[in-house]
Amino acid sequence: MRSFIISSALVGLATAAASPYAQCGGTNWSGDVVCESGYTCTVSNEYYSQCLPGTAASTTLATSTTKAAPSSTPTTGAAGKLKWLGINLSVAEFGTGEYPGVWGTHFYFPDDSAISTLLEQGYNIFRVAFSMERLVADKLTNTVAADYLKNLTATVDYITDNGAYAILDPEIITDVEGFGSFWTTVATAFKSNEKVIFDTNNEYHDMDQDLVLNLNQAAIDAIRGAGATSQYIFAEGNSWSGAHSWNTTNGNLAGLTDSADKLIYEMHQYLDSDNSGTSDVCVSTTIGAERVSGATAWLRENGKIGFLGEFAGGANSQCEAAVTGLLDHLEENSDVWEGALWWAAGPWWADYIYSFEPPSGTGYTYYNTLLKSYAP
Ligand SMILES: *[C@@H]1O[C@H](CO)[C@@H](O)[C@H](O)[C@H]1NC(C)=O
Ligand SMILES: *[C@@H]1O[C@H](CO)[C@@H](O)[C@H](O)[C@H]1NC(C)=O
Ligand SMILES: *[C@@H]1O[C@H](CO)[C@@H](O)[C@H](O)[C@H]1NC(C)=O
Ligand SMILES: CC(=O)N[C@H]1CO[C@H](CO)[C@@H](O)[C@@H]1O
Repeated sequence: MRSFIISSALVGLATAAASPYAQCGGTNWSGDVVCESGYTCTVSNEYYSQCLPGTAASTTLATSTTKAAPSSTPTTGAAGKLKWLGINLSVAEFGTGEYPGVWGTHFYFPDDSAISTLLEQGYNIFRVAFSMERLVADKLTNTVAADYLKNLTATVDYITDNGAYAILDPEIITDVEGFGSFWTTVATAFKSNEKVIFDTNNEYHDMDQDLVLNLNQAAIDAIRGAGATSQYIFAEGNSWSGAHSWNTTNGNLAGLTDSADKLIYEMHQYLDSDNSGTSDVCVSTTIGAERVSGATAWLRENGKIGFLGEFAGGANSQCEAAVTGLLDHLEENSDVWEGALWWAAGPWWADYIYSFEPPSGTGYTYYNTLLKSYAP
């Protein structure tokens, strides 16, 4: 699929768009998959997609909604498009330490028009970081702060009303009982939106490994107990959920159980020397695939599904090759990897090395063409 997109781009960008009302997708379709401006490729059924008026990004989503995580254990890789490709949206959790903080000064919310641009590019999943200290002030067992929830819900609804998935991602929490209570509150607020995904906890680190297991299990049980049974749950691991160290750190998390059987393991991976995502220099052109290959094997051996919740690279050719290798690896192993999210977009990232905020973010201008070729 990717080579098709690249070769059609070489033939001539101007002609690579399907006409109004023409077919633009479906099983075995090998023609244009992008519609002329003003038209959106809309799925009618598995066999037929058509260019219909409008710019809503419903392009690729209809076939995604009903597919549950496979529970079988394939022994070899399966190549195919990822189910999800998208962007982290980060700004509602800004202003660490300023709680609740002032809207517009310490924190803000993702910009609908930027999300709209990203939807039009074909991205179908967004991770919306938020601050638990703002959602439930002072104590995890408190009720929700209505204003913050309202603004967060508006962002989530904007994403899901346009057919994409929204991942809710709080910052790190360590109290198992309070954590369950907190997730009961959040899941209750969003349980009727099946395109919301609950990401239990951003980047556990330096914690007891049993505590990481217990926190994740408490979150899963609380979410299902609140009646949110149709949604996916993403569980992260210790050591900043790093894919490169998952096989030596997070083995016990294979023991997590989910009554709804919609649990996905979320890992993060950067390509700089210390895996931190703080440099625009990538270690080599092949580091992307190398750093996640152990995690791929772990997922397959354990019959689990993975999702790369954060990745990025600098705007240079070495990183571009490494990012390409990473995404190719995920597609080659799409039986165990269901998607990936670039880190990060948001209106306050300014000239940040990885900023995916359209129209001028460094990452967006350098990587959008490459990244969207991996969108479903
Ligand atoms: C798609 O192509 C495969 C392989 O040629 C074929 O077996 C299958 O029937 C085709 N499906 C449709 C819906 O045309
Ligand atoms: C929510 O957003 C509105 C603007 O739409 C803003 O005035 C208000 O301060 C925000 N409140 C919080 C808690 O985010
Ligand atoms: C663990 O994963 C890393 C990174 O992908 C890999 O280099 C290493 O060989 C793996 N180790 C084992 C024991 O599988
Ligand atoms: C590289 C990077 O910026 N990682 C960030 C990932 O997400 C959380 C916020 O949700 C930050 O704390 C990390 O620094």
